[in-house]
Amino acid sequence: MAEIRHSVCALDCPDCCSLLINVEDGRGSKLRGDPAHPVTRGFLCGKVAQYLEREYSPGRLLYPQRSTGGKGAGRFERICWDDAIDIIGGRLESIAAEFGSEAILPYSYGGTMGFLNGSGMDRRFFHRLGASRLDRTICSSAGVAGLTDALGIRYGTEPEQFRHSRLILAWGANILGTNVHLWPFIMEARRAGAKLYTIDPRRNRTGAAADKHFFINPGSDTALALAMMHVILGENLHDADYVERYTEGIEALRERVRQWTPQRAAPLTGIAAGEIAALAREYATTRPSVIRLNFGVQRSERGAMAVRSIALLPALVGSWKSPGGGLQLSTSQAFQLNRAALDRADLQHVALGREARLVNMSELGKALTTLSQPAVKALVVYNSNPAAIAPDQNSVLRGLKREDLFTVVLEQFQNCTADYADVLLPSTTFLEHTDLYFAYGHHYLQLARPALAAPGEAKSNVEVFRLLAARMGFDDACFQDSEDDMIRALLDSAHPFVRGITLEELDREHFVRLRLPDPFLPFAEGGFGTPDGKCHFRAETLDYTPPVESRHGDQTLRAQYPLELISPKNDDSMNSTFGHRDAVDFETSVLHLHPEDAAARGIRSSDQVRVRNGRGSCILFARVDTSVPRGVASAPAVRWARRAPSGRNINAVTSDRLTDKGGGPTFYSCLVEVERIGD
Ligand SMILES: Nc1nc2c(c(=O)[nH]1)N[C@H]1C(S)=C(S)[C@@H](COP(=O)(O)OP(=O)(O)OC[C@H]3O[C@@H](n4cnc5c(=O)[nH]c(N)nc54)[C@H](O)[C@@H]3O)O[C@H]1N2
Ligand SMILES: Nc1nc2c(c(=O)[nH]1)N[C@H]1C(S)=C(S)[C@@H](COP(=O)(O)OP(=O)(O)OC[C@H]3O[C@@H](n4cnc5c(=O)[nH]c(N)nc54)[C@H](O)[C@@H]3O)O[C@H]1N2
Ligand code: SF4
Ligand SMILES: [Mo]
Repeated sequence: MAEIRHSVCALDCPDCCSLLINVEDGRGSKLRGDPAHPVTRGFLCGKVAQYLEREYSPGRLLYPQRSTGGKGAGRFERICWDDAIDIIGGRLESIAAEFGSEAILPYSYGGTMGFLNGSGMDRRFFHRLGASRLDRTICSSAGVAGLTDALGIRYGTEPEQFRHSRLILAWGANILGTNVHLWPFIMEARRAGAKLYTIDPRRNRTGAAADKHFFINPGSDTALALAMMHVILGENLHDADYVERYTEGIEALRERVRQWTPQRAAPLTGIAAGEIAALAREYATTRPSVIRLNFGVQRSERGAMAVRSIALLPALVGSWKSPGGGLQLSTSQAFQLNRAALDRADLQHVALGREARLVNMSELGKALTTLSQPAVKALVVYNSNPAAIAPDQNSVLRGLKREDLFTVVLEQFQNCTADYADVLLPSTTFLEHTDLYFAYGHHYLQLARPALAAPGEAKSNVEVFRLLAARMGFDDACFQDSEDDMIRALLDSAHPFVRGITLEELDREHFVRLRLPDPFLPFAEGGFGTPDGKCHFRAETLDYTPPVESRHGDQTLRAQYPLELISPKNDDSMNSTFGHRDAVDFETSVLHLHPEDAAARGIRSSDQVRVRNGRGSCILFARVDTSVPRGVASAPAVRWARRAPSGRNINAVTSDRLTDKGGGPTFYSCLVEVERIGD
């Protein structure tokens, strides 16, 4: 008889699903979505429905190993945990003594969204060590900056309310691909007559299922938002009462957008003036209308401005007032837990007497090859695969190849980064350890206990950093904390959204809705994160300039590299996490090209092509179709570089130029040329 256990999907996905797993004789036999969870609603995405393949894959790392030579060669020998911890501790000690502790750099991102294994014992360890701090910008920091500029506080419309919407704009949001649990709510709204429009440089799975798709030039969203404001204000379609009560600066905004006619925005965005005007009218007059903005728009050079300008639209039309209105980029800030007690940033002062230096993860290549005083001498990687996912891959790999760099990797699989490890440690999966989860696409806090035993000698990040702390002789009490102690510390928050939620309640219920009113309408009556609670348009700082790497940007560069490349998420994988799967490797080895761009280069579907620019090149298979307009190429991201020709994936061409605010990467502002290889 199968026993049914609860878990939580830890992948970097807004849905943060509640899972049920059948366990027979200690072995997981089936995974499904928990039907009781109001957003998971009993189903999983395709990639995680098959997660047990990954869990029991022969590729799982089972033992600690050390390199037997050759940076990047991926050759290792088995060692025991005591030796592994001793080697790492010894090297970190000697590097700190010789170069200062800031010569040590942690590198982690979204492998798990769990608090404890994602930002718990690891943070305490590196703070106490006095290591450099990592600025975790690789995904969303430009959007966070833009949304904060617009709203002051990053609350968003909850998914359950989308069923009440009459018009849904999926703006740089591939809902069916990356956020599939929002879809049933959208379908419910559509059955009641709502329309779904998509705004994206490519017609993705969601665009194909929408009532209307707008092809927009990459990085031009601010121009569209400003022109929509022009029409809304010019035709007095704004919600005058809401604007009067809860916003600030409408007159200056009116003045600012006067020049932003749809005619001006049309060539910049690639959307006809009449279409822009019609969209603006429909958006302003259909009530309620909601925007699902995702992080696609902010991976461009002025991504923060793009998010900010879009996020001002709901205040203009007053759509925050009713259920099914507003905007969702992320719901994460509602999880007002006691993060300071978890990550113990205060420990830096014990180590250094000050804050440690901050190193931007989106510039890893630069950090490893040019940083000085001190140079990075040790890199500890966990929950991330920078050799595959970081921009400007050639400089990242040059850095990882340095013989004088000591690299530790905590991983479940021998992926692209693991190949460069000096010491490679086997990690547990989310099915094997305890963790607490927030979500960025709903409002349920969730607890997962181990559902399966760890294979071989795999350990959780929490356990590894606890062992390392002991080896370094850190005797602060927090390094003795159990997982439950850490969760209790997080829950110790006086904020009304989380007050009174206990570990016992989480153990009993598995998922607990934040203590929010139902429906949660964060800005129905102001409540913006500003001193006066109003939404400030601050029109004088609203403006649009095209990205340098775009059709309207640097024309010298464009003459050499005429195609705008985007590398959005692959529908059936998760960044590089499923790169060991052949089907995923295949799906992420293609480049979508418009038939006219392909014909001009003598390229046909299935031809091998080289994508190149001044930073590097990679080899893909052409897929000639009309999912992209002329001038745009799209490569689903990201494949394991170690499986690709020349060991390079699409990040060999992406840039480490940073966004206007937030220090984020500009993956989707990237000019390239494409050529057919061979005959
Ligand atoms: N299946 C799957 N799901 C995932 C992931 C995955 O890899 N695969 N990754 C997870 C992660 S880490 C994240 S951050 C989220 C991201 O989720 P999303 O933000 O939905 O995903 P992206 O593919 O980054 O971007 C969304 C869309 O933006 C479009 N886009 C690109 N440039 C522009 C632009 O300039 N303007 C506009 N309007 N649109 C643009 C892309 O073509 C894409 O269709 O998804 C998570 N979920
Ligand atoms: N070209 C291009 N590049 C991109 C993007 C893009 O759209 N285009 N998207 C960017 C974005 S939005 C993001 S968020 C980043 C994502 O980049 P990453 O956060 O690096 O995501 P993954 O590639 O999925 O790698 C996560 C790794 O963590 C490991 N892992 C999972 N759980 C654990 C654990 O408990 N312990 C340990 N030690 N390891 C664990 C997994 O095995 C996996 O190898 O990529 C960025 N790179
Ligand atoms: S990846 Fe997202 S949709 Fe898939 S199971 Fe995990 S949380 Fe749910
Ligand atoms: Mo991300």
